[in-house]
Amino acid sequence: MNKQIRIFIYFTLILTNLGCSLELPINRSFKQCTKTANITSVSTPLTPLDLSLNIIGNTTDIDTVVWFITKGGMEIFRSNALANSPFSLTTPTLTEDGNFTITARITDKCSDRYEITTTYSYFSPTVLNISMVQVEGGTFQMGSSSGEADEKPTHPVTLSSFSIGKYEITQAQWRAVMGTNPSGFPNCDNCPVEQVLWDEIQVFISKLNRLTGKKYRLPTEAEWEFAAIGGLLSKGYTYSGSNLIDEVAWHGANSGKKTHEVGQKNKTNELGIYDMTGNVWEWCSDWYSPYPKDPSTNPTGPSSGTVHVLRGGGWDSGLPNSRVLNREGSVQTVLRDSDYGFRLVMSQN
Ligand SMILES: [Ca+2]
Ligand SMILES: [Ca+2]
Repeated sequence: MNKQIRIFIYFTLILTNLGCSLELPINRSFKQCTKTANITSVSTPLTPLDLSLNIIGNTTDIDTVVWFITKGGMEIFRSNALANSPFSLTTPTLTEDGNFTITARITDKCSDRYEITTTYSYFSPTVLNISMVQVEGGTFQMGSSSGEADEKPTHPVTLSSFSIGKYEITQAQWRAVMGTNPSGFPNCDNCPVEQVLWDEIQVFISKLNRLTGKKYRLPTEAEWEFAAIGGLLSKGYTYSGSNLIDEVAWHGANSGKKTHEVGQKNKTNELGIYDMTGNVWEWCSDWYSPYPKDPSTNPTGPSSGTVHVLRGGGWDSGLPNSRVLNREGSVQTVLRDSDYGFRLVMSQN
């Protein structure tokens, strides 16, 4: 036993005998601060105003927060230091399109400083002014008598008038609605969005319709085929708008194995529509199934199935798959393919 301990015990015994107690300072507590990990959005950001709904998830130990918004590394907004929970980002005025980084610079009650960030895309509603082409309704022979088995038999279909997108839906349009870009060939605002699943397109459409007050939807397979062959103006071309595929389409032999900006071919089809052959395959609303032989009006396909219809061929397709009457079906829950995209239609009523 060393000298200090002996002295400590000696004085403790004296103090105890005098009715005093002595405690070592072992019960002092230290403040523990837990770092907050993420920024949460209460709703999906759709407009600049929704930035005000960005909050820090766990606000337990926060003392102050300063919010920053940057674009391309340049600071465009900074809040005052906020000292009250929930430390929401106050509404900044954003008037330009683009991809933004939102940063919360946090000081916690232990005086530690750290930052958490999230990203945000905003595109003004003008990007959602989707160019549409009117397709006058009528009766046509759907399918082919000489193509693959699933293109037979030809059968009469009567369609009401509708409008259809002049272009495939672009990455900028998808991002303006969804805040994300799933494309395999990204960083090209005017290229078609791809790697989109059929179910995700339904979410896109419902949000788009809420934003625009319109009633967009995917085309039925019959509407897609009627528009692609040129509607009542059809000249019966092998590809949408020409028998010479290079005039109208990005396909496996001329695409450079990638998507291209929509509407870049000099020639449209008979109705003025771009890229119905090639660039990206286009999802239709129907379940894929054999054609009926009986005449029908505004057919929507069977009520259930396992795969949805894709039409038109894409940037990687050979000539047989690029034919305007060719059909494919794909398991949308499995495949996330960089040559699957879509365009929209609207009923005319
Ligand atoms: Ca296409
Ligand atoms: Ca086929």
